Amino acid sequence: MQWRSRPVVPISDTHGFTSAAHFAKEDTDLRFPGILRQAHTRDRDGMIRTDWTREEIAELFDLPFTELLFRAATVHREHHRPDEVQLCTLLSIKTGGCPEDCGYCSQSAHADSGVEATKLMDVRQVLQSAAQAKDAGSQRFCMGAAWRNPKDRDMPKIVEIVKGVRDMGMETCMTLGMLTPAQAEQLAEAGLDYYNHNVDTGPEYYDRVITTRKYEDRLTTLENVRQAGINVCSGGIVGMGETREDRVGFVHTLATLERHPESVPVNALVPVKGTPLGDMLADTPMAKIDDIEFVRTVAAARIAMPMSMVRLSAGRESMSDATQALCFMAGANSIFTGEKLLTAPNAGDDSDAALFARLGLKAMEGEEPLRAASGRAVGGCSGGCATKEAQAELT
Ligand code: SAM
Ligand code: DTB
Ligand code: SF4
Repeated sequence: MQWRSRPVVPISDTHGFTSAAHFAKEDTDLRFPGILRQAHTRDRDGMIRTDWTREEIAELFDLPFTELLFRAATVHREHHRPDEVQLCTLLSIKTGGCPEDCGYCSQSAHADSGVEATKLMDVRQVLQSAAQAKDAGSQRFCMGAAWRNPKDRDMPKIVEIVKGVRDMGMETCMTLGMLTPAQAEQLAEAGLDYYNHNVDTGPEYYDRVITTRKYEDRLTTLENVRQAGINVCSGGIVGMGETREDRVGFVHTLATLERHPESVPVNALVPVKGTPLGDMLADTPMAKIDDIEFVRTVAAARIAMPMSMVRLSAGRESMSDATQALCFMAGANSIFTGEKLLTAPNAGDDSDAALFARLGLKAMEGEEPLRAASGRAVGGCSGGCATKEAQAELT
């Protein structure tokens, strides 16, 4: 076949990187009819779309892998520096003994994982850990508690922790379970930057994983967090025995929220012995998620939520460098660093430093696109939220 030989002149995008989005569109359409159409990530007014249909998300998943990766990488560099990855550190501030029955979780009281229940940590201890994370180059400090929901009597200590970590100049993220509107308000007043609350999977698969709460309960808390003006972090887990259709549903739920979450963690199930899902995986190794399918999920999330930070979260420890590289190529731009997640081992600082050197990646220092638009920088305005106008200004 004869290639058309018109020269394609790349234009630099705002970050100074060559963006394939600027290549002559008709060239690519003519060469690969039906395949190389641009990903339609904006609506008629040029705003980031939140009206994705499930069919459209399914079509993304169904694309030839290299095509999906190309589109995701193109969308990625329109909004983010492709050579920068955000570093976050996790700390479990209250471990184990959780009344919920999440089938993946080592901290559920229903599991037989050997994780011991602890009380909420002292404020001073938490601040010491945050200081260490900051010294290690971490930008954000994420704190998790094995609660169904925080009790009102816990809130003063939580507020003190948020204020303390924020005063150290780090971004704060908490994940404490379900929140009432009043609790979300308290956290917002304390200056909490992010609240993590995962939808975990698609709506149809949810009750196969968790029976002690409903999908709608998760969405209600996300709404309470949004209303309070806190940035939303919400994602899920891939590799729990769900189908492709469930993964489509998972991405669809997040991509059709009235505003996309500012952060979208994509976890690969860490199989823990003594949990229903960990044991299932031990019995049926075939159920383990295929690496390429994991990367497809990352890519679909990146395309459907172009401005969000997509975090390659749990499960990196057992992923090859090549799979992680594909995830970064597909638009993942945030990771958890350090030796430990909440209870499970993590890749560790040394291996991450080696990975970054190998891939030519560097730690992100600037602001995230959606967050910059919201004006909720550390020490900045605490009442703003990303308006359509602010989003438009950025893009
Ligand atoms: N209890 C709170 C809640 O569930 O919202 C916060 C802590 S919970 C451990 C935070 C998230 O970690 C879960 O929503 C889940 O997505 C993820 N997670 C927990 N165990 C995991 C595992 N074994 N593998 C991958 N992700 C896991
Ligand atoms: C998220 O999506 N992943 C993190 C964070 N949010 C809180 C938690 C991963 C937990 C992995 C299993 C463990 O450490 O017990
Ligand atoms: Fe509890 Fe959260 Fe674990 Fe579920 S994921 S059992 S709510 S700690």
